[in-house]
Amino acid sequence: MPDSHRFGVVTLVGRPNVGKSSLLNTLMGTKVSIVSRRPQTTWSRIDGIRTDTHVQLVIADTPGLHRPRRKLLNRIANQSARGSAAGADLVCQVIDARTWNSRDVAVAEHFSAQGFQLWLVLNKVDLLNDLNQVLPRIEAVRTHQSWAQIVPVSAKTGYNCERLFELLAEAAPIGDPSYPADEVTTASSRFIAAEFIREQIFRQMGDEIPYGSAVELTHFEEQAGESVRLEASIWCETVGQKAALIGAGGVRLKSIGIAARHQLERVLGQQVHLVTRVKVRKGWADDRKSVTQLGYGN
Ligand SMILES: Nc1nc2c(ncn2[C@@H]2O[C@H](COP(=O)(O)OP(=O)(O)O)[C@@H](O)[C@H]2O)c(=O)[nH]1
Ligand SMILES: [Mg+2]
Repeated sequence: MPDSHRFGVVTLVGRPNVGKSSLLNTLMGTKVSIVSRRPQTTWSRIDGIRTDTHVQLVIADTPGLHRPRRKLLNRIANQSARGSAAGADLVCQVIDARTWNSRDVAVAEHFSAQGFQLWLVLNKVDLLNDLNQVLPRIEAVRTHQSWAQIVPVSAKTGYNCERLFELLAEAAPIGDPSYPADEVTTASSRFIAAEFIREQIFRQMGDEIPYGSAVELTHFEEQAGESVRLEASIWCETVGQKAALIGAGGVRLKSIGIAARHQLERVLGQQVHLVTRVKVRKGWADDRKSVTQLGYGN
């Protein structure tokens, strides 16, 4: 390794829906974290690893703080969000460039009180009327904290994301890489597979279903000839939810399976055979054993 090689751990924090998971995927150049227009899609920390010639960065995506009144699962997500920066060299707080509200304040205060070097990333600048509005937006949030760095980006269009990566790379401590160069995430393929199915439930189902359902990967088998066979159970809380997830003639479940399979094939670089079934597991989100079995919490 050259003397000047850098290795750093960066944590993305911020309230739900500001685009943390999208930003991680854009910085990685590949999808590792799931995204939907609904808040509280991300339930646990997921790390992306990007290796360039002189730098390796581990970038952690975290759940935004979930609303506290909800279930054990939400409390676990909150623990994960609050404690997520442990071991980070720096913390990037992601906000929607158009707003700064009390929930952003709470995030900034939580992480600055822990003594982290805090960067501010103004995401979604594509939603400003034009880029001339970026500077006034930066001026408006500059004094809210002593930010070590303020960077405007769009995770959606990719605007300035490479610049953000360069700045993060320059700020990373000198150090050898910790992971093989071809590793893109610390998460297991099993976990990613379950998450990709869950993403489709978040995207394709009406309001009640996503938060009541979870995905358990029951079988994961690499087969000779470069394909993977997966079996997954989608858990839900009621018989009514089960019927909705399956859909008339099974169309909904089929559509969820097809979309998830396409995403997975891209990430795993292999053909995927996916079998899904739906099970009613009432109260799973409040049951520690179930939540742990799904891979959330410890
Ligand atoms: N227009 C626009 N939408 C974005 C951008 N980044 C994320 N989004 C959208 O914002 C929503 C929430 O994104 P997500 O990454 O799941 O946010 P998270 O909850 O902070 O992880 C999704 O619908 C994304 O497609 C962006 O830069 N521009
Ligand atoms: Mg997310």
